[in-house]
Amino acid sequence: MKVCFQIAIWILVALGCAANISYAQHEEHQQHGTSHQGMQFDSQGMVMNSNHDELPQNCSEISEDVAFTVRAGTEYAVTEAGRVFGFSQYEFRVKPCARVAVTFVNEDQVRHQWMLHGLPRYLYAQGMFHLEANAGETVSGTFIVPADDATYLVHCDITQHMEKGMKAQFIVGTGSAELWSVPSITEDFNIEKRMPYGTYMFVGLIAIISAALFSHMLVGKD
Ligand SMILES: [Cu+2]
Repeated sequence: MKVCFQIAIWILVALGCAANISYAQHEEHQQHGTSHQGMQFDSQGMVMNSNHDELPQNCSEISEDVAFTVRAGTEYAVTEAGRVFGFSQYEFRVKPCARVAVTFVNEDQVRHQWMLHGLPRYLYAQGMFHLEANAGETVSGTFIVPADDATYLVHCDITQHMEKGMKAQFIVGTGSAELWSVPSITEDFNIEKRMPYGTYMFVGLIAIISAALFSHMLVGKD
């Protein structure tokens, strides 16, 4: 009986450790809500929060004008398990306070999006700049990035399209982080890069020793 109780405590501790290791990356992936502010619809698709003139609060002027043409479709999927869709470009780099013009060309027979998250909400509703192109259509829009060094998530938010390959990172200045699982750019789940080597082994050892002491205290004595 005593042994059973000890085993149960050990299993609980192990489960607790496993739960701590799981990571949530999408702090920048905000709820999309229902606001229609700054949206333009037409037969090509949709442009949300295009901004050509209004400077972010920490910019005194536009540092550079950059133009990207991004193509989307199955044609651009990287050759690895699970990838079906793709973008022609998975990483974008601009200077702080750059004005960015994006032309989004959808070569597929289904709708796709080029959705960037994490912009200041006083300027971009829900912190997003969002292009959506219907099958075979092209849409374009412009936005101005703040002065901060930052890495923004870009993806297609249609169900399963990001998981199937439509994920990119948009880096302003030196960036603030590296996103995981950006096709052809970053590792699938690179949490070990965020901590010094051996961190998990150390934490695991401490947990095992604590569990042993705890269970001994509880049921180890006659
Ligand atoms: Cu898509």
